[in-house]
Amino acid sequence: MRITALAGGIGGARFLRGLRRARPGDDITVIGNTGDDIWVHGVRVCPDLDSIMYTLGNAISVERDWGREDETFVVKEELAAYGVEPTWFGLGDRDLATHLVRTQSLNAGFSLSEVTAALCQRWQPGVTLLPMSDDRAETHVVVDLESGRTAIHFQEWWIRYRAAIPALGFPVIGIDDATPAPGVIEAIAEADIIVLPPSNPVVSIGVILQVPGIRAALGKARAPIVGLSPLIGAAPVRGMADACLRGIGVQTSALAVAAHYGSRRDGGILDAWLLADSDDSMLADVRALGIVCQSAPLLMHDVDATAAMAHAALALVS
Ligand code: FO1
Repeated sequence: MRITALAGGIGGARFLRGLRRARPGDDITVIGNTGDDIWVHGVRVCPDLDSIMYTLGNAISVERDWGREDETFVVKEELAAYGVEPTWFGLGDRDLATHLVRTQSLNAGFSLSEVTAALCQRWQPGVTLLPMSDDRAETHVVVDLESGRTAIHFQEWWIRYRAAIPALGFPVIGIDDATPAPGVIEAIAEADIIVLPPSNPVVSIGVILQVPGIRAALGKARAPIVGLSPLIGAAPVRGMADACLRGIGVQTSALAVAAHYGSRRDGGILDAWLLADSDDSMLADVRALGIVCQSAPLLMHDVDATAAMAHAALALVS
């Protein structure tokens, strides 16, 4: 079977580890979000691609869920000693090597796809990891600061402000001129099953869907599309999806996110939706949208639990 997943950072990466465990013989392609990407201290950082690569390569920091295990931050401290901004960005020493290799390769004219494939040679993630686009498209957040209304980079909103300032919008700068990376449309068109992991529906999956051509490809894909709710009850399992959903006027509930993605029948992208067993009061309402729906435990507390989630999701559309 060919499985294609659209994934963001932490939630997506964790789910993919379970999907890989659940379907070891299948060919899994991941379309990774690059809207989080940022130039910082002269290097190109791709947080979601790196979270997926490190998680599936067993190098992710278990404590932080981003960056490397056994990490140090000496370079970050030295940069701060020079008073160089941004001091809020957690640039790890081991992680810096990844960004240096990526930056050198990009400067040599290689595409982000080529660079990502080269980095994955070392980490052997067990999936094909494709950036959603090789073109620069960066998620920003419109906020009201003392200095007035402005758009700051998503990473600054997420890390420096902990998403605590109300988001008034998430413009993705450059997205209109971006094209899907090589292999992305094919991975959607040729998939036997398409999965939307419990990633952030606004700034992860929501950004991938804005790459011109991707949403249309999903709409006409022959494969069924199954999503997993990133929310349990009225709260995200992790991260700050609720702050993001508020920013686009979507309620923080598994039903609201399913409605936001929309059923394939109504021009949306979902055939099936897996929600948390504690939310099975929503089953009838999701089904009324024309979306097949079941509930299951959705806490990814270990790989076996995540593999069980993956099995439950795939069973909805097999
Ligand atoms: N998240 C934080 O909360 N604080 C950080 O300092 C931080 C640094 C960082 C560096 C590299 C990287 O790949 C990810 C990093 N993240 C950090 C996580 C990142 O901001 C988020 O995981 C994603 O962008 C949201 O999906």
